[in-house]
Amino acid sequence: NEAHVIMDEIGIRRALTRIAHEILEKNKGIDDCILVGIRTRGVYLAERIAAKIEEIEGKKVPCIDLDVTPYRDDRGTEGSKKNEEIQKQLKEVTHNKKVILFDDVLYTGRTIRAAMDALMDSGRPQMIQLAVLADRGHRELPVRPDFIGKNIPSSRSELIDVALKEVDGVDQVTIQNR
Ligand code: 3GP
Ligand code: 5GP
Ligand code: MG
Repeated sequence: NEAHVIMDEIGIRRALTRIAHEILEKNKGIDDCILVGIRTRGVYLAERIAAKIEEIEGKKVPCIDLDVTPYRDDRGTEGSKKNEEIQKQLKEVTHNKKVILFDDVLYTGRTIRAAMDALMDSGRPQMIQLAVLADRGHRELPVRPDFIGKNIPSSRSELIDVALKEVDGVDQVTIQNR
C-alpha cells in the first residue's frame, strides 16, 4: 500500500508559478480580483499565489479564507454560523469583485458548490473562477476548474494526500490506495 509521489516541492512551485501567470493573463492583471482560499489547504495555496502575483506584477491582491462546512449538503452543521459571521465578512470584500477560489483537490465538486453558495448568499461577485492544485476527476456536479496544477486521474478507492509546508512541514502530493 505504498504512496506514489505525484508532485514534489519543485513541481508544486512550478505549477503555482504557472497558475499565477495564467491568472494574470486571464484577468489582464489583478485589478478587482480577490483570492479566496478554502480551508484548510486552499488557504495556503491562495496565499502563495498572492505572493507570486505581487512578485510578478508589483501589486498586492487581497486574500481571504473561507470555511464552507456550514454550506455542505452532506456534512453535519452543528453550530452553524451560516447566516452571521461568514456572510458579513464575505459581503464587504467580494461584492462586485472577480473572486478566484482555491482548493487543494477537486473531486465531486460539492465543496465548490458550497463555496459558491456562500459567496452568492453574501453579495454579488462580478465573476467566480476556480483554481485547484489537483483535479482527480469523479465530478458529481457540473464544476470545471479554470486553473489546474495537475490532472491526476484516480480511482474512487485511491486517496490523494496533499502536504503543504505551512501545515505538514513538507510540500508533496502523493497518491495511494485507501
Ligand atoms: P483540506 O481541508 O486541506 O482540504 O477534508 C478535510 C481534509 O481531509 C482535507 O484537507 C483533505 O486533505 C482530506 N481528505 C482526504 N480525502 C478526502 C475526501 O475524500 N473528502 C474530503 N472532504 N476530505 C478529504
Ligand atoms: P469535493 O467536494 O470536490 O468532492 O472534494 C473537494 C474537497 O474534499 C477538497 O477540499 C479536499 O479537501 C477534499 N478531498 C476530496 N478528495 C480528496 C483527496 O483525494 N485528497 C485530498 N487531499 N482531499 C480530497
Ligand atoms: Mg481542500
